[in-house]
Amino acid sequence: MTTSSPRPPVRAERTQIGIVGAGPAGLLLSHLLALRGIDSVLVESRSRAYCEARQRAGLLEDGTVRLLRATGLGERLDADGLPHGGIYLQFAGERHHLDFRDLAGGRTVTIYAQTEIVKDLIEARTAAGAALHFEVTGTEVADLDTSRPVLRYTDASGDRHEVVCDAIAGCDGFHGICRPAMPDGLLAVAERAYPFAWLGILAEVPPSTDELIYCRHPNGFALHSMRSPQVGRLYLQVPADEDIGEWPDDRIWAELKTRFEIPGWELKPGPITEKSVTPMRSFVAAPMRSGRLFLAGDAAHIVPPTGAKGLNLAVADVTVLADALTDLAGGDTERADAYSQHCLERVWRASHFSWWMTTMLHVSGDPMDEQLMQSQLRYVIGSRAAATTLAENYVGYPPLPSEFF
Ligand code: RFL
Ligand code: PHB
Repeated sequence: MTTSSPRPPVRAERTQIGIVGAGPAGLLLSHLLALRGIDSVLVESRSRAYCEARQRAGLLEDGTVRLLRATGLGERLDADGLPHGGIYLQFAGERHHLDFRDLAGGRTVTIYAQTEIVKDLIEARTAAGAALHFEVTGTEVADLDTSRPVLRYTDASGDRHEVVCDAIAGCDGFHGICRPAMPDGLLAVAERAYPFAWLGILAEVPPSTDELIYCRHPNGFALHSMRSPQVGRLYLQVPADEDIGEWPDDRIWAELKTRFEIPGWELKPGPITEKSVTPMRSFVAAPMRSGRLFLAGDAAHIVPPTGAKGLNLAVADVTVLADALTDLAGGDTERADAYSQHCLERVWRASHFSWWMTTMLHVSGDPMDEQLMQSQLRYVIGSRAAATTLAENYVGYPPLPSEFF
């Protein structure tokens, strides 16, 4: 005989916006809404420490930086962020500089780690007394086709909550529960898996370069990025199903050296503090809204990291969503109705740019591809029109419109 334990009581609550996920999208949305006087409840399945330590993006578009600054999140970003006015493109053993300040009307990008943005946001929200609940389980969203959708979760001490909302934002990343909660048959999905992955490392060594180096080498793509003047972030193209166990530290540095080194330039190795393999995919699910459920960030779309667009797209989505939800709170549905279409235009621009950068810089082993991509790279460094195309997409296209700045 089995005895079932009594079901815990459900605490009934009310908020304006329920938010699932404490990544950059969910945290920034709750911050932007609070600035507009709109309250939210945010639930996150991981711990605060886990969210603050998850190594991911590092490169912020010009509009992302301006938004963070304009909404009170600029202090550490301005102190520790590294503004970059261009990138290096390396191929056929030669390194070329692209000057974004010149090509993209003075706009630049900034190196500032996603871990730091997440810390800044959690700190700001906590200081403002926000309802942020970490380590929740059993997250559910329901009644999405009504004007009172419901967010349910069990908190870290085991109490079950039911929060009645005006709308729910699904900011729960690619593997979350919100996208699958949309009605069967609604979503059109476009997807591409690439036959390679990135092996990424963090290393306690001053970067060997002042700006990022994107390198096409016969052995595969390599990227030299950074996190600070003391910490390097570097990536290597590896096969899609690569076992990290095959890559002891010495092998990683030897391969990075092989791909990057050109006469007169040396790569400085140092202790590797973290390494991981990330598969690459493009994915777009549309529409990004069903009834009162709005998807934002990786919950709706994934881009391969070569264009550095994932985090910036998440920021752009929630900038649009904060405006739409503010209007909705006042009874005006126009921008909520336009939300998906509005976001998808930028999403597809970024998806194309990320696909273009990825195919141009990664090596497939096919001799036709090799020549086509080298020709494309020569065109980018030789033609001002082509270089401008890369630069204006890289710094963020279209420039982020926001009522905050
Ligand atoms: P996130 O960051 O995945 O956050 C989603 C959150 O939802 C939580 N969650 C749930 N919470 C409650 N209940 C549930 N049932 C839940 N299910 C999930 C998760 O625990 C998580 O905390 O999505 P968000 O906020 O949309 O942010 C997206 C970005 O994280 C992502 O696009 C970028 O990191 C992509 N990316 C880059 N983007 C850039 O703009 N510039 C870059 O330089 C850049 N480099 C990168 C990258 C991503 C990488 N990886 C590892 C995929 C480099 C790499 C290697
Ligand atoms: C990073 O610093 O992690 C980074 C920078 C540029 C990219 C991808 C990742 O294109």
